[in-house]
Amino acid sequence: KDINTIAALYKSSVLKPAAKVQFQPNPSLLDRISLFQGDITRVDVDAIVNAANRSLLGGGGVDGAIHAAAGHKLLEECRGLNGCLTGESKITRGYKLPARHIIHTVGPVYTFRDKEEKAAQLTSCYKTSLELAVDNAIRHIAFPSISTGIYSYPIADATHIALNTARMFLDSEQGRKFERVIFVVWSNEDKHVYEKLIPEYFPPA
Ligand code: AR6
Repeated sequence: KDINTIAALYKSSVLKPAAKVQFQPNPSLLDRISLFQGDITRVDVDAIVNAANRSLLGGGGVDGAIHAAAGHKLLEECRGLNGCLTGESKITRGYKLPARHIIHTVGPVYTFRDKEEKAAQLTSCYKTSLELAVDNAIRHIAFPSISTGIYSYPIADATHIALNTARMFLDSEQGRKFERVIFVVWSNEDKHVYEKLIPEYFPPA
């Protein structure tokens, strides 16, 4: 799926975030999402997600931290992947990380122009990461706040997309086997945004 396909899917509303859906309380889902503030490279889960760039050859931000912590063998494996399109995801081993796998996803660089396309691409990052996780028998996954650092996506908009996509996935047939989605935030400000929005998508009973 290239960017145009993702944009087309968005227009046909396959990927469109269901903005004003009122999600029903589902107590069992509350045990399957969590918020953690800290360094994602220290999180011991089946897979952590990397906010990568299209080269998949490392960079700054969380990408730099993951490559530094995983060691040079990660870069060797990434060299064989031939990059990744925006909105897509690819998997590697975790090497020196506590996490067994790393799912590298490429978020959009935010611009006010093409807002809808950016939203579709960010939705696709979460969706393809979760699908790839299921394909690899991964049962828990930790996400950083994709695109909201160097790529400048506004944190509240990005968090709506992250939570909406996770809720839809956990409600779906393939998501049923999934144990836990962990959202990892770095700053206090981002933590407050997640704390405010989580009850909209995962309402308490
Ligand atoms: N653990 C958890 N979250 C972190 C960590 C960490 N160790 N370090 C940073 N964050 P960013 P992007 C947060 O910029 O916007 C790279 O150069 C950070 O505070 O890492 O998708 C890539 O190679 C922010 O909330 O990713 C790309 O070129 C979030 O992670 C580009 O940056 C994402 O910020 C991708 O930019």
